[in-house]
Amino acid sequence: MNINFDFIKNLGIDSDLTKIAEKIASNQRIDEGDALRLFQEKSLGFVGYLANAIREEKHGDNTYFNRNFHIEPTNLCVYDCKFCSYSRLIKQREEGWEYTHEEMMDFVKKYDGKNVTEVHIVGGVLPRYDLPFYENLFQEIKAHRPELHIKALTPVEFLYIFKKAKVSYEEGLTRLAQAGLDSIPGGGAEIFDPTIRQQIAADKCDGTQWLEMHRIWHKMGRKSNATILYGHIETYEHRIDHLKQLRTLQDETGGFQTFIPLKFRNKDNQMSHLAETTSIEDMKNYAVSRIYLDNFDHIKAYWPMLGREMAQLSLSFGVDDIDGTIDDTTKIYSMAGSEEQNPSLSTHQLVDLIKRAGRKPIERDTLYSQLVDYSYLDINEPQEVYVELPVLN
Ligand code: V47
Ligand code: SF4
Repeated sequence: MNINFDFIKNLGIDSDLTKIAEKIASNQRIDEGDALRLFQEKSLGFVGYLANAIREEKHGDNTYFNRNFHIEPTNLCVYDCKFCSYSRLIKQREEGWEYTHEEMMDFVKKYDGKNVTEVHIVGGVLPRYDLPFYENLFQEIKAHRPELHIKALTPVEFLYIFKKAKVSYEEGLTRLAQAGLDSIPGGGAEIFDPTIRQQIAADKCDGTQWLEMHRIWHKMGRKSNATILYGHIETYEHRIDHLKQLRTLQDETGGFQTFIPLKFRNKDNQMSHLAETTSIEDMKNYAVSRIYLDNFDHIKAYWPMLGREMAQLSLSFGVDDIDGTIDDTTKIYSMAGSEEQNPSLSTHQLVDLIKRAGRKPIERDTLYSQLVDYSYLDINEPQEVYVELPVLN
């Protein structure tokens, strides 16, 4: 790893921080004590420098995005997560939606002829959306558009629908894979620590069940993502415990593709009294995640949640992926008070955003095959639609 120790010396940092930098320079893993020291460090520049060195070693300037759209079957939920604007208590005073199978297929068909590569399906949990419902939905999506990657559901839904169908985790996941489920998004992880989880998401799957579901999925040869919900009532120690459990599972299976830190947003939920984290804290959280999770290839900033400018900044703090050209079909973040009330960016706008941050825009598919390198395109020449370019490899 290319670390400039003269630069670090000039920052006037302590010897324990220099030791962490030495570990990184010699490709050694940092431990939980090191992660805590980095979280406590006031010099954002130092932590960011280390994270950026790792990001550039792994990916150079490459910054990945994909073309996807979201379907949120419902914004009603039997669970009562305190941070969620979908939870049943909040929804008693809100308009709810419950899409039918046909309505969801109409969403899919809306993208016929458009170059999207992924549909991301996740929302609230309700009895009508059970295992046969999702098997039928995935089968019909694949019958209509076989090449569209289905990234859907989380251990929260799995636990509920497998219990209802009286099937084991293995059987349920195998049935969904046979129906067309390609990969699992990172949601539902929140914070694994049982004490904190009990206070913010008491009644849904616990951390052990979340990890077990991903373990089984990985052992089936499949890929998934992981998230953390941070910036509420947890401490640095809880964040580090969460990262440790992910790093340990990743050592065992290698099935995680990307880690997505999700900043708690405080609008219209039962934790609205909590202040949100500062952008400094957000950047530090990306950086420490990048440094600690040495066995994760990618760190993603979810731009609809973070806002465009902060997503750009995160590219210098360890992030190499900014999700996709999402349509305005995701509501969970705008309802929770994210920067982006109507999160939608065209491919041109995403390329522009990445290039203006001095990085190289690469369109990928869900499994990170590189599809198109847009670095040569002139961002001062607006183009409505980008032509399809040859697949890189
Ligand atoms: O698990 C809910 C979070 C997650 C709030 O894998 C909130 O590519 C902040 O996991 N403030 C679901 N966060 C979304 C998710 C995701 C998103 C984008 C990409 C991928 C991927 C996965 O949303 C939930 C929860 O942690 N969430 N409410 C809130 N008020
Ligand atoms: Fe339901 Fe998920 Fe919201 Fe919890 S976070 S209330 S499980 S939609």
